[in-house]
Amino acid sequence: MVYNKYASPVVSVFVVVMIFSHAAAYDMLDPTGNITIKWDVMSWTPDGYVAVVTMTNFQMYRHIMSPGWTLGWTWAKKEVIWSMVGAQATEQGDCSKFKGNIPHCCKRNPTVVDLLPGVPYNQQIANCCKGGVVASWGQDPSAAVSSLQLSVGLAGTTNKTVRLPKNFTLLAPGRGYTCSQAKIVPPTAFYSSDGRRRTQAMMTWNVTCTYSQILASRNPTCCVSMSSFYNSTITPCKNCSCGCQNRNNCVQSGSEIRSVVGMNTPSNTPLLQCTQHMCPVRVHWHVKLNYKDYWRVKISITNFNYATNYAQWTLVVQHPNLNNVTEVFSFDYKPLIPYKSTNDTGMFYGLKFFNDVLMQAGADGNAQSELILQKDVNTFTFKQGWAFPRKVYFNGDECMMPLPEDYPYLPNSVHRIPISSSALGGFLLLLLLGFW
Ligand SMILES: *[C@@H]1O[C@H](CO)[C@@H](O)[C@H](O)[C@H]1NC(C)=O
Ligand SMILES: *[C@@H]1O[C@H](CO)[C@@H](O)[C@H](O)[C@H]1NC(C)=O
Ligand SMILES: *[C@@H]1O[C@H](CO)[C@@H](O)[C@H](O)[C@H]1NC(C)=O
Ligand SMILES: *[C@@H]1O[C@H](CO)[C@@H](O)[C@H](O)[C@H]1NC(C)=O
Ligand SMILES: *[C@@H]1O[C@H](CO)[C@@H](O)[C@H](O)[C@H]1NC(C)=O
Ligand SMILES: *[C@@H]1O[C@H](CO)[C@@H](O)[C@H](O)[C@H]1NC(C)=O
Ligand SMILES: *[C@@H]1O[C@H](CO)[C@@H](O)[C@H](O)[C@H]1NC(C)=O
Ligand SMILES: CC(=O)N[C@H]1CO[C@H](CO)[C@@H](O)[C@@H]1O
Repeated sequence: MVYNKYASPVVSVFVVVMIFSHAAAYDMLDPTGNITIKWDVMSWTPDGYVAVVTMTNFQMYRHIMSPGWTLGWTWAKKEVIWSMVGAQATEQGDCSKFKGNIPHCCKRNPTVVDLLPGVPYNQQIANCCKGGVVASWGQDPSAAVSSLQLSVGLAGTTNKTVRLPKNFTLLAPGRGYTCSQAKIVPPTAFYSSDGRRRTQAMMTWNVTCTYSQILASRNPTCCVSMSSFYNSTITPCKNCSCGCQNRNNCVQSGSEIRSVVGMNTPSNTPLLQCTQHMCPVRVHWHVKLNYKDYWRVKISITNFNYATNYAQWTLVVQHPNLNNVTEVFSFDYKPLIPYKSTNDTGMFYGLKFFNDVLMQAGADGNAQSELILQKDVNTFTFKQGWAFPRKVYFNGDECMMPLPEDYPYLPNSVHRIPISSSALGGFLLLLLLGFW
């Protein structure tokens, strides 16, 4: 017995090491999540081709927020971009050898960004011009697509002579993606709006980009705090959950900053309210009520960033009782089922035109929901921190949790030390089961 008690944590530590070593390419809660970039060569031209490039965000809960994506690649030979619709190259490069008709971009490694909404119609194509903002697949598949069209010159003019671009890069605010090599796939079929006429791309190649935690910022960007009806302790976010390097530039709450910063300008540099945790976002989980067959949780998300409105935000929660969500108020909810055997993870997101934008820090900088869960008599308990989430992600980034021994705990329950170590052990066991 004594031996078992110690053997399990050793195995668990090993598992955790395994998980972190896989972290770069693998998201346990969204194992197939990726962004696919598809090039459809629509027609050949005298010196190249016209292609429609479509970026589809298949990630369940990770969107691309303002100021949007940046796509780059390296041409295989001396290709140029004659023109582009629905996007633009950030630099033209050296086009000095062209006279008269000057290409849009002559760089060997072009960098392309989306156009803003409201550009003239002749510069638009379907799914373009959203300022590079792309929704997550789980939230809105119809808005999870971004397209552009480009006319390429000095390129091959048949499917035998064309060369695929190399070294694709995809950047999104605050994060990096790692992209595969382009791979020739069966040409895309297109259907007319009445579905009767079928046309086909001349040639299609795909590139798959996966979220890379290593490229993304090293510090967490959100933290979790907790409270319960059965204990008056409020467990705050851990100090410096998101790193404290911004502490000298933070803004005291209530100070008059409206005159200092341009409001509503999305920015990569957060302007944070001074807090102990120094996170731009805090998620609070309150165990609110206990009914006979049900229990009730209140979730509050608070924005401490004066520089950003989080549009199309997502919140992912892992908790064993999410398989029996009965009702969710004020948020949309969708279960995520990465593994057939478990149904303990779900995503929450705002209701359109109501709270789908988490406003900048201040009086309106929060969004709240309550949920009712049905108890499973075999597993339900308020002991050992069971009522609190195992993992929380905001906008696809994992939030820093309090230490298990700091969770509000049920008065007069078992002794303190076993509580925390078994809660931690159970958490690790959960990881173990989830991973294999
Ligand atoms: C990308 O995501 C789609 C949709 O989830 C999936 O079908 C496809 O297999 C994924 N591709 C890769 C290379 O993971
Ligand atoms: C190239 O085009 C020809 C004729 O359209 C077609 O038969 C062939 O399968 C294509 N090859 C590739 C690799 O797409
Ligand atoms: C692509 O990237 C690899 C590794 O960074 C580099 O070795 C290679 O030269 C690059 N290819 C082109 C065409 O830039
Ligand atoms: C290429 O990407 C598209 C999404 O744009 C996807 O539907 C298709 O299945 C992909 N093809 C392959 C072979 O992965
Ligand atoms: C967190 O910071 C507060 C205020 O500076 C301090 O009172 C508290 O002891 C700190 N907690 C920890 C665990 O360091
Ligand atoms: C997962 O749980 C949700 C409720 O949260 C339920 O609607 C759904 O049917 C469950 N799916 C499976 C496969 O058990
Ligand atoms: C409430 O939880 C805190 C933190 O875990 C604990 O220190 C405290 O003893 C609990 N209160 C009661 C009345 O048990
Ligand atoms: C009490 C209750 O409704 N339990 C159900 C929770 O959900 C699982 C499936 O996800 C059911 O098998 C349980 O009966």
